[in-house]
Amino acid sequence: MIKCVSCDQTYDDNEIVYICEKCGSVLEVEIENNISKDIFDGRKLGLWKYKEFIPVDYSNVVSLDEGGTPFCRCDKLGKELGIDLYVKVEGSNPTGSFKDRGMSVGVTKAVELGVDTVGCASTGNTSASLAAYAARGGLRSIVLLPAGKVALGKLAQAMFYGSEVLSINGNFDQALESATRLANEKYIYLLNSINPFRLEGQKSIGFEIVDELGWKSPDRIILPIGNAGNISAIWKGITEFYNADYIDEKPIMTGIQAEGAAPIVEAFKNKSYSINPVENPETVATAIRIGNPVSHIKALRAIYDSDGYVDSVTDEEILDAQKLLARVEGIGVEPASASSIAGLKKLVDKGVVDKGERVVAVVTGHILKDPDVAIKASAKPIEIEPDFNQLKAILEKKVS
Ligand code: AN7
Repeated sequence: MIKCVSCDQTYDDNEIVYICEKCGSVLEVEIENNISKDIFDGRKLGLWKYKEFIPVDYSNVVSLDEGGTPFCRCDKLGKELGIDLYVKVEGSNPTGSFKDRGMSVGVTKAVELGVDTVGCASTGNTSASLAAYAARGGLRSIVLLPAGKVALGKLAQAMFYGSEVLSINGNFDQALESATRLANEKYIYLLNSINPFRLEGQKSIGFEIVDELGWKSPDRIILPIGNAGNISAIWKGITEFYNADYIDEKPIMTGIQAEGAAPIVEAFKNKSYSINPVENPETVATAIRIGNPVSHIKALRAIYDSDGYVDSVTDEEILDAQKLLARVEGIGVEPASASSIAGLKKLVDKGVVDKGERVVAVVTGHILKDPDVAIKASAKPIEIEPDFNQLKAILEKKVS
């Protein structure tokens, strides 16, 4: 059953509906389950390990074996911050971001509904993922991208997997408005995170985290917020496992926005559920260059219900954290993902994160998504002739 988060209006799972027809709020899929968690024993880690909690027909699944991503304990960085740190590396998904979890469920649902064309607006990763899963599911796909603001790796993916790519002279929020109109007029089945089935896939990040910790909740989960779908999804997953008695506690949900695109931070300061959209969002982290996050109500609910926190970080803090994670722990992420780590540092300094906390930082996309930023932030390669003496001279200079 699909349910409105604000007025409790319900819809059948097979109705194509994105916002509540009664009150205009966002929707979510309600899951009821009282199976024992023993059913998961011996199954491989990944989204479909938890198929009893995923409300689509598994016999028609469109999957690229998403999820089951690395869960890296980071002792060096953890020690520096005075916490027990784990990093959930979502860049290791099939197209290099967490969106694959949502897209596997979303495209499976699209096939189930019998639609022939799927589409989305995207800052990049959603389009890359949609393109791949639409190909896998045999559907036509249309993606709307903000012109000049999509990182190169993501653009290459969307084009190469065979989506019809439309470059809009505007920002993401404007592209999403157009995509939503196309969906309302039935040109496309919309697979942005306003589609509640997307979040049903992404909630598996929460499932995996507590499963990997031996059916225990961490003290805190921290992650970037853009359109605000993922924090809502992870909280939904955690809450479902809590309600099923698989875990005894829930984590403090902590979201991080980029300073130039931080309407949820402002709402949080006002203890409000409503946001003032940012007209011209700007940040080096193009993935979260979003001024009017559609799932803000769900995200703020996750934050308030978990005694959580939201803060913003500057572009400089993001780029520093991206480098830190790569150079101290060997984990390469795109700028948006590094905002988790930048935010964590900031909140440790502020005393919001306590010493000794067990924290899971979700890093959402792979470093190769945005090669331009990585190259710009690095020293240039040293050019030399294929001459061994020259080579030795350079190494001796470096080493001494
Ligand atoms: C790497 O691809 O919105 O808060 O269109 O690509 O769930 O939106 C991407 C978002 C974080 C924010 N990290 O997640 C898109 C898009 C990365 C991302 C986010 C995105 P949400």
